Amino acid sequence: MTGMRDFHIGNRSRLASRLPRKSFALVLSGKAPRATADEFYPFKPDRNFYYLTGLKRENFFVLLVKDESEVEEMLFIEEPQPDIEKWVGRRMTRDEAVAVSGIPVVFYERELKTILNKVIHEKALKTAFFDLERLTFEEPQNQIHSLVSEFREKYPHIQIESLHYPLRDLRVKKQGIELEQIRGAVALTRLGIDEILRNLRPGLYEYQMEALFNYVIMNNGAEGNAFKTIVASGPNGVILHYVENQRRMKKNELVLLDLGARFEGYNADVSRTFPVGGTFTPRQRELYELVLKVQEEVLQIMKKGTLFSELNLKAVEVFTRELLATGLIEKPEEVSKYYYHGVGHYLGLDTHDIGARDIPLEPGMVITLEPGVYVSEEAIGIRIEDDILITEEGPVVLTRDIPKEIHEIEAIMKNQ
Ligand SMILES: [Mn+2]
Repeated sequence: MTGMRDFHIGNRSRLASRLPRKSFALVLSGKAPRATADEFYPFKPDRNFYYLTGLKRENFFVLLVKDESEVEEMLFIEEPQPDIEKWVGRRMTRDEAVAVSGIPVVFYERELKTILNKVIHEKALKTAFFDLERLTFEEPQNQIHSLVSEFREKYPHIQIESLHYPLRDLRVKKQGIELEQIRGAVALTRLGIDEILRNLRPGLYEYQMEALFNYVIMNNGAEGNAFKTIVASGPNGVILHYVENQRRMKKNELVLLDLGARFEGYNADVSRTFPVGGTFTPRQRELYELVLKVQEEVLQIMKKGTLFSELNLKAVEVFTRELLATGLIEKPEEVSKYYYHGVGHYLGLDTHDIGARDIPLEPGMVITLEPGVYVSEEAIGIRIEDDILITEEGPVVLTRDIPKEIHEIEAIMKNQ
């Protein structure tokens, strides 16, 4: 698709314009780690690599070299290996890699170090950019960390910088083609949730809801799940990332669903909380309306100029006010007993997409809005999550067609 190729070409040129003179940036597609014996974890391409190239193959590299202002782009791919290809399928050819990425210069991966050394010397490069993002201090070295350790030893005169910051600043603002894919992921997610609503009833197991969702999204062309589906009924609803989905659901309980489809690389992330038996009890209704109220009030400030961090502050403020009013808490500081996660995150190629959290909202950002209340002593967990696009005209709820109001949910479940 040329639209996609132009998108990736544009991403490289925007990234290159942020690099200083006499620098290079190297990005890896990654390698699947071994799970056990000769079995590997499924390969997931590094999202930055995909953003820059459109390629989803293992063990590829993209190199951008910036001299004064001119930029050279080089791609490194795996060599054809007929004996391996009988098992795992054909490797991508140079021509195919060029067609997808728009990068005209392609080498084999084994040539990377020689060529890198050559351009460093020929152009007297001063700065190297690698994606050095770490989730935690303790996280083990990954492929890029090891490569950078070796690089630092061999080229001590070259300054190393993290490519994570320029990339997150680019990726946080979605372009038109990305919004189309996110809307596609949302549409698939809606089909899956509709199917759950039509089938939900007491006596079924949580995993049956997961199976229905997965079947419907895959049957309609999803690439897969954005993340492992959460179907958390009754007491499980208070565990934020409950993924076992083994429990038999009972009447008068709520079931919390947190799920999403992935489409053309982009994710949806939606939570809905439904009454297993088709009607909310008065208590469930009270708490559900409370969460909806928090969602509505935070949505009001999801516009250009609001700081990302203000969204959380607003959610805590409204939860505190409302939980005090219902009598569930007596002092404001008790709010964290019932609401204990952030109210949203960026959404895109990654479900928890990269982007700075201390910046004002801008048109093009897609952010989840997911307040939740978790009352373990009553076995009630409620989370309602929508995907919001920030525009010049204000927030657009991309997931607005997925049933959320109590009367809608009860009406659909009554007719099943
Ligand atoms: Mn989420």
